[in-house]
Amino acid sequence: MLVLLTFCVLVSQVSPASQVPQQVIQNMDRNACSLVVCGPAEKGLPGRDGRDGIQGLKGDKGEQGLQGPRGILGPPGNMGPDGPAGEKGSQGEKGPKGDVGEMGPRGVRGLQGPPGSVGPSGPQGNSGSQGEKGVKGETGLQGATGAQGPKGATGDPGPKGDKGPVGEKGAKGDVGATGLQGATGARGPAGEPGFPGSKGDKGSTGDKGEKGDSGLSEVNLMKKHFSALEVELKALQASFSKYLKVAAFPSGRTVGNKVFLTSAYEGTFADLKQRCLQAGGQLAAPRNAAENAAVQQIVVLYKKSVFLGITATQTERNFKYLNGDPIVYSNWLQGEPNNDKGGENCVEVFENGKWNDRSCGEKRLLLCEF
Ligand code: NPJ
Ligand code: CA
Repeated sequence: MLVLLTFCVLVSQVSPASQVPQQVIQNMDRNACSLVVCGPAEKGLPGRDGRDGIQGLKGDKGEQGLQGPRGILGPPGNMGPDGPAGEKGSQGEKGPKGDVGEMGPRGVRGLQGPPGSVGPSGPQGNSGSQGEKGVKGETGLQGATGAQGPKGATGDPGPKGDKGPVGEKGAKGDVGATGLQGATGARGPAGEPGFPGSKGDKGSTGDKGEKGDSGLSEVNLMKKHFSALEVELKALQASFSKYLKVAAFPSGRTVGNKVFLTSAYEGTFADLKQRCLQAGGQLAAPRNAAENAAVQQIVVLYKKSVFLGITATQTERNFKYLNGDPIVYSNWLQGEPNNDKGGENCVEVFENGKWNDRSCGEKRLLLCEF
């Protein structure tokens, strides 16, 4: 295509486009070879044969013919010199990570580090085995005189008694002939047993016995058991006081070991008293300022007065606990108890914590203590 373009430029320089028929230019575009055949036929025709006449005048010089066909491709020229070096390319993307190399040789052993800190002390060891038996003790002091012993058993038969005394002289016999002396008679039977003899003297003191165990190991064992029990007791106390708080939440209050608890029920004194007993408690009866403050908190929380487990009678105006004991603490509102209009035998607690004697037939908030 570059070759064809060069050719067209050449043609337009040699003969302006206006002198070349449009058809020819079109043919040139299609096939350059057709120009060679058609080109010289248009002008400059040859003269007639000389033999018929004189030679005519030389014709006018014909116009320049069209360019001949393109020659064959010549041999390639010599290689040109090297061009200048191109610009440096941009940096390529980072390549993938290489494989792990082989492990290097083991390093030289380091110096020994400083000794570590002392560890925590170990648990207490087991109880040791019983020690060896002690040495024999010294002889003890002489014991006190013992009580008189019981009567002894009947003794064995005693030895044969001595020969009895010679009998009384008999009546004078006839004078006999003097006989020979007789043989000694057989031994007589044993005599009756004699009475028991008196108690013998106390024997001498015996050797001192061997020394007994000190009993110390048992004491130590008991001590151990006691301290273990103390630990257990402390944990139990902590968990119990926590339980008391839980039991009183949110409708109650704990003061020491006492728990005040309401069920948000309202009733007359007799009704409330019965319900507390049924629950295993009794009507609230604060015995000091701290307990009264706890009762007051419940009254404020529920915005309702409570009846206490404290009463009087119309004839006896000394207020008492329900077990009959006289009260040890009170917090009467000024001017109370006044037995207003008569028949005020019960005690109510207002939101300000103050007490007022009131008719037991009124309905008040239930507050029991456990
Ligand atoms: C009056 C009498 C009492 C009597 C009662 C019987 O009480 O003072 O002696 O037992 O009537 O109906 C106010 C008045 C009292 C009144 C009570 C009745 O007292 O001042 O005169 O109400 O409920 C709080 C609320 C009321 C209150 C005192 C304190 N508080 O919320 O703290
Ligand atoms: Ca009153």
